[in-house]
Amino acid sequence: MNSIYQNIITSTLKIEKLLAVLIDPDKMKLEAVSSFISKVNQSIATHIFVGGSEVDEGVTETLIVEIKKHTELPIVLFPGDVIQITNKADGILFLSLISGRNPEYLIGKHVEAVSKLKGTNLEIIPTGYLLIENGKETSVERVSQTKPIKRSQIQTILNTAKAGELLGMKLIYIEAGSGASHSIEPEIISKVKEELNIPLIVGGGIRSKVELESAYKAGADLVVIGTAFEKDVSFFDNLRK
Ligand code: 1GP
Repeated sequence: MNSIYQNIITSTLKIEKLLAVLIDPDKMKLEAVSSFISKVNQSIATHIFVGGSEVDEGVTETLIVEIKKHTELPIVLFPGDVIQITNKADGILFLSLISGRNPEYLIGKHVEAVSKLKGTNLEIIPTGYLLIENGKETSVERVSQTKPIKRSQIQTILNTAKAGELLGMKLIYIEAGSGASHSIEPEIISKVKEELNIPLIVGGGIRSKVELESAYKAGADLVVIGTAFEKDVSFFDNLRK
């Protein structure tokens, strides 16, 4: 069976761009899942990511069970906390917030997660996660109590992403933050991509097809979009297969 990661690698080599729809369990109502996922299925989306900054225990699992009734797309946890881990998903981005210096998000939460992960069949994908400043405080910043890297500090961004790769992380995710007022600049995306030999995920503040295509053109292998779909499901109509 092909793994989620292997499929990402294969797509990256073939320069087939990937799109993850991010669903925040705190914001998605169970009764809305069926129609939302039918839009996802008709779109170019290749993955569903599930996670949020603040989600109550059990909510993520119930939501994923519902999503699975309606799609064959891989469901990957993008957890804001250990309590969001559930065996009902297919995989998990095992995130290290390497832009920050809070030990809890570099190793603490990971140690806490091990006993939960041991009982699951989740595909665990070690991911270096970099928060880049976008002009306003994001929930990742508030919850993790870390500062993002400034957009102007390009060398620090590049060195941090490369350090993640050298530490053995399998993906690098550069994040402007959910609902960011502006997405990561194409110049940053292209420089990070040049630096890396592993796939690059880009997310935060992407609200139009033009921005999506610009992120792909700059070198994003997989783009994550949440808020634009949450606010207006008709956005999917621009992204039909
Ligand atoms: C957030 O990168 C994701 O973690 C998606 O951001 O909600 O702004 O699309 P948006």
